[in-house]
Amino acid sequence: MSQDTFAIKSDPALWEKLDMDVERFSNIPPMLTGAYQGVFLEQKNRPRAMSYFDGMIENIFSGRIQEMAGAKEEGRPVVGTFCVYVPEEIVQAVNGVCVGLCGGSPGSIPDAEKVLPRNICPMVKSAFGFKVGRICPYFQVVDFVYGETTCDAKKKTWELLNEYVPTHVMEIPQMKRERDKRLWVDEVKDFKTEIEKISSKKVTYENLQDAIRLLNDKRRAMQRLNDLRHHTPSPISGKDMLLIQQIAFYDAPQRFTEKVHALCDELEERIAQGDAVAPASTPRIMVSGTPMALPNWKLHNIIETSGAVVVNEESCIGTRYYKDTIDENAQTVDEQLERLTERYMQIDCSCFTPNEERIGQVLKEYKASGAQGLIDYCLQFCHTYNIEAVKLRQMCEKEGIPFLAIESDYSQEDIGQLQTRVEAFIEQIQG
Ligand code: BJ8
Repeated sequence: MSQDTFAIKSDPALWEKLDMDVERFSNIPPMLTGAYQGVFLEQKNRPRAMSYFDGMIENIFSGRIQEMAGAKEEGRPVVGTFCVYVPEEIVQAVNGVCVGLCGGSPGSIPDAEKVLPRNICPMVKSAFGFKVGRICPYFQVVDFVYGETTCDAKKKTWELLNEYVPTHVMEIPQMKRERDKRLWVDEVKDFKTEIEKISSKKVTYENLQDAIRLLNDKRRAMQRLNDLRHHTPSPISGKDMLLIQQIAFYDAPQRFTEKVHALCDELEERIAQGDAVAPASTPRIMVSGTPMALPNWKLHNIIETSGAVVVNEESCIGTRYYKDTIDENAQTVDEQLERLTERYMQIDCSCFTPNEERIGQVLKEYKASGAQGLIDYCLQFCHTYNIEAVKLRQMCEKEGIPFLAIESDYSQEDIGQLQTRVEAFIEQIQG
């Protein structure tokens, strides 16, 4: 897609219907258009199949919202979530729509800070501010949201969010012992009951099996794509990969899967022809840590405009979302829920203690990606990821892996300082 023709579309009539602050929101599409052009469309030699994902961004505030509003009119539930622990297969089983609502923009933070304390995670503030300011069509289109008890910032914010939109909360255990797993199975069962009640539809063996297959297929497509991007030289940029992983949280699963496979087919051709986005000598960096919600492209943009390429994201907007699939061989609904729970318990969020498996997983992904250095990204005030970075550093020291820990928020203020640190890190890798 060319820089001149790309434009994020507006739909004020639809926004009005969704009770948005239309006047204020009207400034967002042109602003985001400019940012997107600068970050994505200036890249050289992007895969042709990226045009679909560019189109998803053009339609982010119009076409995709119309689809969700259409689903609602058909009586299908539209559910907002904030965490990859909320099992979307169950929403899908009743033909509902699941959308990730984590906030990645600084624009809504002043709205949040009218209510919330300032010194909490920017992702929580950004999401909350979108609802308070009525400046996110996704927040406006959902019937209800499902929060969870992962970190303190989130679980306390849900109590306040409930004053603006019906907010259900799922208890996530903090450990992974047998008794914690039993609690989690019960929570998943309660979630199913709640979704059935809200949608007036039953979760059956058949519709749950279809949903599990559909989302397993989506996760397998993402695994295929991530394996291909690990090739040296990289056939796709880290920024484009991050974008696709962000779009995974609001696109329709089947269509998304097809488009990811189409991109993979093209990447296979590029690899065969030696066609890459950067020479093989380009320093390769893996990023781990907290999720980067749309439109948080800050760190990837800094890394890739400093002459390196990002080759893996160990993150919930990254491999943590798709590295595991659900066993499809269950014979009853109860067994399906058990298998589903087992899959979800493999997510290694730092909210769990102990969480040794994450350290091993980061090392595994590091080796598979052909990275030459690890940057751990932590959103400000995220204590669990921040503290877990100590263990990552220890592991990197032991393995001889260059390591850099970064703590940041959504402001532009630290960009110069981050740029300097990232450039020094790249020099270190180059020796
Ligand atoms: S499974 S990473 S999506 S909780 S960055 S809001 S933890 S203070 S996002 Fe997450 Fe689920 Fe874990 Fe993944 Fe709190 Fe930390 Fe902010 Fe966070």
